[in-house]
Amino acid sequence: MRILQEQIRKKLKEKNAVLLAHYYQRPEIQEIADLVGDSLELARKASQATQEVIVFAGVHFMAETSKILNPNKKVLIPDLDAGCSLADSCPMDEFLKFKNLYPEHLIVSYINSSAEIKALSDYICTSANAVNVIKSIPENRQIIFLPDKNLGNYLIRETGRNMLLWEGACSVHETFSIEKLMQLVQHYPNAKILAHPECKRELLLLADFVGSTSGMLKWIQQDDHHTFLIGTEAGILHQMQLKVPQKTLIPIPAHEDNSCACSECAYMKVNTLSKLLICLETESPEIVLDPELSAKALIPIQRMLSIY
Ligand code: CIZ
Ligand code: SF4
Repeated sequence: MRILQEQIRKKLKEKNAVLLAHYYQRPEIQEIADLVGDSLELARKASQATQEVIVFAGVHFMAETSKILNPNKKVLIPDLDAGCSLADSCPMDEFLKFKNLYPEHLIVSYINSSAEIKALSDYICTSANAVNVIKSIPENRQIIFLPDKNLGNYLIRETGRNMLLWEGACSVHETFSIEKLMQLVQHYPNAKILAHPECKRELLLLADFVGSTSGMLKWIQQDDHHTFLIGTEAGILHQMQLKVPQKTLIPIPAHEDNSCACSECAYMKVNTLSKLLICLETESPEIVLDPELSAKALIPIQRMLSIY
């Protein structure tokens, strides 16, 4: 593993490339990245990248966002199969039919959406800035929020705005088991519960902290409890444990009918060190976008970046 990591670092230098990795990536990828972050942090970094090549260890919509933000760079992703169940839950043709029913509504899309959906949106948001993005929209404007209904409902509760929601969801965040969580709580009665707003309401109601991955990372450092039960993709535990090595962090398990009954995103985990090295050597797969579509999708992303 170490040899592969060294080969990748060497290739990154040779190719004048920057490696961006999401918190949900395998630990061995996070260890060699130039930046590990959430969608918002990675989007900002991608927009400022000065290297010729951006290698994005994350899922497709994230690499696509980097290309939109920095179209003159070559953007590579280790495996094109790194999709997203949430982005897939909002197909373009069905969304267009829905949108046409409400022509006066503003469209706020979660960053977990395709470039085509982004191009039709007025604002993009991530879980780290969604509340601020919604609050920045004048009260007299009606809003459609997509694609995540759980995050959408959370935002309605937090902002008091009455939004129309698309019925999408993330297959990882929706399947945490309340029953297994309760067993953990019995075992660790002093543990604090953290949950991502993509989780179902029943879990959010039990949580001591609801927020984005970057928000969770801050929270566990500031809170003086010792044990935390984590309701998001388990890859985040790597960065958490580096920040609080003395604390106990336990991922909340998924219920049995989830394919692996674990809290891992299969899409995030298709990226491996070997694929990363091959991708750098062959400079493929590359993210290629129609320039007109890319320019349209950039507008709502820039609007988000200017708000927060
Ligand atoms: O579930 C995801 O894909 C998340 C939470 C991404 C991110 O960094 O906001
Ligand atoms: Fe998509 Fe869910 Fe995986 Fe995030 S965790 S990339 S929302 S499938």
